[in-house]
Amino acid sequence: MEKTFLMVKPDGVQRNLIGEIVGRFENKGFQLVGAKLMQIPTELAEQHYGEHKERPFFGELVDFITSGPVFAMVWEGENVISTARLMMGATNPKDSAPGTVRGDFAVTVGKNIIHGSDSPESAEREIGLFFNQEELVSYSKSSNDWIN
Ligand code: DAT
Ligand code: MG
Repeated sequence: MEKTFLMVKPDGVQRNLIGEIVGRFENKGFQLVGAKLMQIPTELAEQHYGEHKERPFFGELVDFITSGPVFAMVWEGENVISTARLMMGATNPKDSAPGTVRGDFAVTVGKNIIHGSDSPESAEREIGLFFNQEELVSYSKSSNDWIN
């Protein structure tokens, strides 16, 4: 089954949105297979956002993502990578549709509440950066029969 890496950023944690965000993905029908509250070390933040190293906002991005605890998660489900991106909304909240996480809770691109992998390759890379294999749980729920 497809897996993706999602993370409630420091602004989402401070604004008490962990439960709201977890609830949206649970209600959708996806399954949580790993989660932890953590403080991201600078080196991990730089690796995670490596593709943006040359961008002018890279320093601010690393400072922001390490500014407080984040809630890192792995979710599983059919097409979970692309569907989670839709549920997050556009990167810049000024363009995020209402009903999406960013559209409902964020105003500015620098504080946009949630991260989600953008492709199967990034999902695999990001899950590997944040989680050990033993931290991911494989289990089945009877409700899955009513979803898939
Ligand atoms: P996403 O988080 O939607 O995958 P991204 O990978 O292009 O977006 O950028 C990573 C994060 O960097 C994004 O969530 C917020 C920040 N960011 C992106 N573009 C920015 C910009 N023009 N100015 C400031 N921060 C930006
Ligand atoms: Mg991205």
